Amino acid sequence: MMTDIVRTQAVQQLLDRAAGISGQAPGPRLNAIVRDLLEALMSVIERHDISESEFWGAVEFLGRGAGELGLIVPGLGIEHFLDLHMDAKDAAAGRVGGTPRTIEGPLYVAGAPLVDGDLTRTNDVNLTDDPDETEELTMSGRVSGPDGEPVENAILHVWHANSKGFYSHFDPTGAQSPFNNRRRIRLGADGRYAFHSKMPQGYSVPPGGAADQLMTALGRHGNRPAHVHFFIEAPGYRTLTTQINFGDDPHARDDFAFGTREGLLPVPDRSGGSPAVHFDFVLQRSASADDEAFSSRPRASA
Ligand code: MBD
Ligand code: FE
Repeated sequence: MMTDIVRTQAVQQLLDRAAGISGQAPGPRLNAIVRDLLEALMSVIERHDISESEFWGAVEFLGRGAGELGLIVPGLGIEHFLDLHMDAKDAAAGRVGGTPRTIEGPLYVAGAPLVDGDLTRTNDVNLTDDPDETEELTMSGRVSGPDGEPVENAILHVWHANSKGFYSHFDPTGAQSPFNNRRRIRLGADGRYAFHSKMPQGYSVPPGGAADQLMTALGRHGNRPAHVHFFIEAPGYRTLTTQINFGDDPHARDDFAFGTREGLLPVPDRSGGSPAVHFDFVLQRSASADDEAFSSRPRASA
């Protein structure tokens, strides 16, 4: 049964009033966004003839799953879409080149130990505090700018899962120390970095949780390939949010969170026995103070 009531004057007036459009709206941007969201939702209800039972089932699901929205958003490709949107705006403005951005995900924790990683003074940094019976991962490279110049005084934020696919501060087994596999590494004038840690395993959404239920209902899975997350910030450069996913992982091209991108899928070199990744980062120059800041996404801290 197809009706078309969203376009009627009665529903259009309802939308204006519900979004606070007709009054003296203090924030016209918010009013306009809420109106468009409501209209899109109403159109979906009409197009798919969604029943009262189905609708309230969805409301109940979202309420129950609120604690996993940080997983549901990337799982539905919305976090990746935010990257595509920023990429498109950058391309239109001629801001191209450098290491691709990719999603942050929900598992960063602010306040990780800030360690000296200037390789003219010190050795490679260790990320792993807890015992973990698996291979050592080493990773190294340099951070440079658009003309190949070394980026001076960068801070490389790095975080990854352990060999069970669990992140410290979010480990359901409670087994990890705070900031295990998390560091902020202060680099020197040459932009070189090097760290070692324990090889992570890919993340999977918590079994039986809202994200898992949604993926199952869609005929999908909730697995990510093994990966390592980064923020890189440096004076004069645009803060980069990115990650590398291991190119030889079975999920390298089947990531439930759509965080894998070409150029960010290195295959570890195992010729020395344990996996080693060489990866160079290229930052864009900042055009404003905003570029050097982090987004104001709410983040855990410890
Ligand atoms: C992760 O570890 C992650 O990186 C993303 C994007 C989503 C869920 C878990
Ligand atoms: Fe992750």
